This record gives sequence, structure tokens and C-alpha cells, in this order.
Amino acid sequence: MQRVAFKMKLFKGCEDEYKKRHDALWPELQSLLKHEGIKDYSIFLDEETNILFGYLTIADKTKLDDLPNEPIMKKWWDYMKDIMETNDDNSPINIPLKEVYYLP
Ligand code: RM4
Repeated sequence: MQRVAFKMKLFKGCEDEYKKRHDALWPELQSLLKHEGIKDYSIFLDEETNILFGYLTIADKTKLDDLPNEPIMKKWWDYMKDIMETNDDNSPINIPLKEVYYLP
């Protein structure tokens, strides 16, 4: 299993809305993420900086490269762009984090 961690940035004042939208994550999107092999996907919010810390495990992390081409993923990103920092194609600005320690 490969572990992947990254950060994204939420706009101030959008904390409740971000949680609300994820509590109601579209079943089709959930199925897609599972289908790509994603497990233990967690997103934590740093309430001081509004940085979102994402963490997931996946058998083959190159599968994550397929996601931006999936219509349901694009639709989700279009829906989320009003509350988080995004690229020109509406995908979230996603900064990979380097692993520096692991205790299995
Ligand atoms: C996040 C962001 C990520 C997506 C999750 C489900 O807000 O859009 O790209 O993987 O939602």
C-alpha cells in the first residue's frame, strides 16, 4: 500500500460548508474513489491557517492521475471551486507532502 499526503487551502468562512458538502459526498464520486483503489481517505482542517491536510492509501498511486479526466470528478471540482483555492481548470491547488516518518 502506498501512502499519499497533500495539502489544499479552504477560503475563510467556508469551514462549515466544506464539512457539510463532504458529509453529503456524492455516492457516484465515492464509488469512483473506491474504484481507483483509494482507502482511508481523510481530510483534516487546520483551523488556524485553513489548510486542508489530505491523506489516503492506495495500491498504485499512479491511478490518481486518472481522476482529473473523470466527468464526476470534474463536476465535483466545479462545485467546490467557490470555497477553496483552485487551478484554472477548477481542480484544487494540491501540494504534495513529503513523508519524513512512518510507524507501521
Ligand atoms: C476535496 C477535493 C478533493 C477531493 C475530495 C473528495 O474537497 O475536491 O480533490 O478528492 O474533496
